[in-house]
Amino acid sequence: MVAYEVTDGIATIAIDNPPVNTLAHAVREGLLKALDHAEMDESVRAVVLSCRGRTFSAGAEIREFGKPMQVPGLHEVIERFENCPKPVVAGLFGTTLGGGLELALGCHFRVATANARMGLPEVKLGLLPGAGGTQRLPRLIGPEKAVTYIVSGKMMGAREALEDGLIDKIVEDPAAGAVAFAKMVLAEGRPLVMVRDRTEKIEATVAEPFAFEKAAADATRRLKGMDAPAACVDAVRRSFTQPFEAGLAAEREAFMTLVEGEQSRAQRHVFFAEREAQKIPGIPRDVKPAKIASGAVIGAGTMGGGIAMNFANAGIPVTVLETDEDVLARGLTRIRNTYDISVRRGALPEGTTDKRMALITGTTDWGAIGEADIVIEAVFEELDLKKQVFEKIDASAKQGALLATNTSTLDVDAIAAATKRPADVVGMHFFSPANVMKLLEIVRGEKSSYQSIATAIGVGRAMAKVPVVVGNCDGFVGNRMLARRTTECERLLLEGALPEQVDAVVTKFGFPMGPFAMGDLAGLDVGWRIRKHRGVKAPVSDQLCEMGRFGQKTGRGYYIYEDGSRVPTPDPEVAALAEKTAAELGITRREIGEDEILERMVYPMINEAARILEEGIAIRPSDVDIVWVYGYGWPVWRGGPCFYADQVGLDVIAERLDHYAASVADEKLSPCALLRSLAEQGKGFASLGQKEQVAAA
Ligand code: 3H9
Repeated sequence: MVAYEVTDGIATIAIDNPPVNTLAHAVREGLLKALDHAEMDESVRAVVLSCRGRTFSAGAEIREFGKPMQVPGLHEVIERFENCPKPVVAGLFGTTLGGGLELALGCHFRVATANARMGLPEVKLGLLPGAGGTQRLPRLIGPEKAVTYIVSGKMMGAREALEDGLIDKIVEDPAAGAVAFAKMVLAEGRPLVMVRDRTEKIEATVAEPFAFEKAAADATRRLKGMDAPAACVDAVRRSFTQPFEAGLAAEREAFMTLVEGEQSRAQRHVFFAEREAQKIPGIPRDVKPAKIASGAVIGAGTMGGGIAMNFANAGIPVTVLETDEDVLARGLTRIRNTYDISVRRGALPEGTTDKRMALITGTTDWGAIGEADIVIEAVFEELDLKKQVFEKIDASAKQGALLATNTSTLDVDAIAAATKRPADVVGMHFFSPANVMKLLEIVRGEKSSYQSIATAIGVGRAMAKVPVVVGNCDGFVGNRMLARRTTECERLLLEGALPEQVDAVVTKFGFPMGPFAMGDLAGLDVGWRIRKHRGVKAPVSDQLCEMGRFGQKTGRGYYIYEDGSRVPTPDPEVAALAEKTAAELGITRREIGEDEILERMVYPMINEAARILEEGIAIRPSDVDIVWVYGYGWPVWRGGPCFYADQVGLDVIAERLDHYAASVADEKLSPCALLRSLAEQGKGFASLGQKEQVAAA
């Protein structure tokens, strides 16, 4: 896994561990062996560290975490490179991440290609950099910048890295560039630079620590509930308050604590689950995503506009079709305004709006979508309308184009049947706001071809979404589970809990918003309309809607929003309405404790997840986790509903569900057959294999 060769007095040590050159045990051994050779061979005057394949090392081998550490550890390897008496130059390219960057920081010099990116993303795995990154990076780029990068896990581009002193030079070819740099170092007799000895940026922070504390506070502000960000800050602070060795020891200890903790286990689960979700059992190897040179979106509403932005953000030209010129113009203006706001906030560089808008063309002419490789329908959520639209798409789109509906609840097969090419039709359920939310449910219809599924995944990835393939059923995976929670919300209101109590429990669990505040944000009329259509009642919520209380947009919903404020204020009128309605229905209200609220918010959803798995609507439990983490704000450090359920124990959950099914007399709350059988066997969701998906339940 490590190649070694000497040319012209320069030893090149190249890691060769595809696909991303992780620093697995065998690699660490190989690196030390190669370095031994380089040090002992008198003809070798300098060493170059490089990688083969598509990228410099992406860091530690995550699969080794949670297992006994095999020596040599990465620390030891880095220390040996740092103490090598001959100059060591690292040649970076692709994405140099985590332990990979820490290894490079142990070298005396670093060169990188212009499009190389580097970062310490350990925080995203619930960790902190554990091989010296929290001590060496601040010494090069300053503690303020280092804390921002380490807490966010974001990558830095080569140009910024050069300006900040993280790298020494930008080169064309990483290995050849590093060799040339090594020769230059030898020719000039440059002294070897040990990053650990660099002091100038540390001293500046010691003199003026305020900027560091501000950067740390800014970086951690929105990360409540997670242990890793605070540990990152604490470790980086030690870089300028303690000697190098003490900082290193503290970092190591913090890493060991986090890596064994529940949060990091959950986040590692999510890392692999996200990648697993892209693998569809049964898909023939030769089926590859079709190339998408241009797209079309039908409908310029909020959803259609967001989807069009996804195309433009991915650099794919897109045509947006509306039947009415005015609606089209309004839609395009909304897109432009959204870009402008991002530019004003500094989230996008100046000039982005015009560049992205140049990729978006509005039209009212169906003929204009004839060349698109993919057409995504995003019209009003009504089956007959969608069927009519698909007849038109069928008549206008070229043969071979992927045809997708953005429905969130409707039957994809019924929509596909409106065309003469149902194999080319899939659901692509984007989440609102479509240009922001990462989840993309790809709904597989009964007749959807493997090619259509593969292309839909490919488009989703190009848009930087996290695609999850799901079966066709009412609500698919996410909304179907959500419906269970919504039912409990209404019940809790009647039984004695108030919106603010329920929301407090749910946000304490780690969701960014509680269900009632969420409902107010989305608009209560949406659910009301669906309930009326289906003949379902929610006594309190229905009355609120009858009073015109649709949530934030009307200033009142489950809460009050004074003067256009977005902050929910509890409303005694809602409490009174719940009491009155409960009395009319003969429900005795009582104090409901936090534990019960949490169980009733989460366990019925877990039960629904089990049904979804039973029916083959989701391929595997971890896909359900990804849907909830990326689509509904499930806290990533709790790993998703199925991962969480396994931590609690399915036997415990089944017992509580039996209890609630009896107490509210709702059979639907009883554990489904799969959940009960796993619980009886003392097993968890993790014991389930993946399923060939059953397209229609
Ligand atoms: C660390 O370094 C700790 C140290 O501070 C201290 C140690 C003491 N390990 O994402 P892709 C797999 S923590 C194991 O599809 P891309 C991945 O599962 C680490 N496996 O490709 C997938 O496998 P499969 C800090 C890894 O081009 C395959 O490689 N580093 C690892 O879209 C391809 O991955 C990170 O957190 C790994 N480290 O993106 C970096 N990395 O084909 C995490 C990847 O079987 N990695 N795999 O599904 C990434 O962010 C992306 O993978 C990367 C490539 C940007 C590198």
